[in-house]
Amino acid sequence: MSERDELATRLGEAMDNGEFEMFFQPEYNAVGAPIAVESLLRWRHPERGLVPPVVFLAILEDSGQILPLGRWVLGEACAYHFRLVEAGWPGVTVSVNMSTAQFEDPGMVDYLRKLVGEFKIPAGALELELSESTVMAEPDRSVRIMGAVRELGVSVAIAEFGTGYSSLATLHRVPADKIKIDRSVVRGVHANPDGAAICRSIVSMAHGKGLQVIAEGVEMHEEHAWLVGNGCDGVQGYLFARPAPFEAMLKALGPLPA
Ligand code: G
Ligand code: MN
Repeated sequence: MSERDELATRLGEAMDNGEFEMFFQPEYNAVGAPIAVESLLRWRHPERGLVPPVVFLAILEDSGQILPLGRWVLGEACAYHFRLVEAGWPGVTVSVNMSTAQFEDPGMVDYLRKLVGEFKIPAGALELELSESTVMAEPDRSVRIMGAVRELGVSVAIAEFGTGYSSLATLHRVPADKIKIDRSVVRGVHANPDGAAICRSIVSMAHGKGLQVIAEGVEMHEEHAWLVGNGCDGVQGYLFARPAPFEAMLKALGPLPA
């Protein structure tokens, strides 16, 4: 068997064995208060240890296993919303990364509706994170699905923004709540006129539409200062917190608000 076939077989068992778990990375507003935690899938392989999604996501997508796993992830996000409320952070949104296959799954919105009802998820407590390329793959369909998702009170963020070639005209009619600027644009933005111009135009376009702007992958104080100074509403990145298990992530949220 090839390495890939072997992984595909193991991934099937991994779900049944409960080897998947969620890590979390916070997003903070311009004054440093946490506003959201992005949930990130990790596979804890008994021998290999933690396996990052880049290694297994493509395999799961090819085999269709991404759909059941994606549903499990959505359920986990709902459960973790309650753990955040218990921990004293009811206003912190839990965001979930959604792959293209999952987003296009005709049963996805119904499944989400069921979860939102069962878990009584308040409006704005849950957020789907779609990549720019997922949204732009079939814009008409995306507009429809995103509208249905938002009707459930679930927010929508467009992530990895600024890398693909989105038509600005299409973006204009896509219903979303938040834009996350890709870390390739954010890297060195304070010292890079091209990146700075891209960031400024994303901020101006997003704010014109009433969307929040979050910068992903912030690693340097200089980047942070530039981003906040140029209108970004929030930041995320290793400078503030790395992805971590729930309990460790709670510490990175800081003291509870008074
Ligand atoms: O594509 P998406 O943004 O969902 O990817 C999230 C991944 O990005 C996480 O698994 C995390 O390891 C990585 N990441 C998060 N913050 C940073 C950062 O500041 N720098 C870099 N290089 N990677 C980051
Ligand atoms: Mn993401």
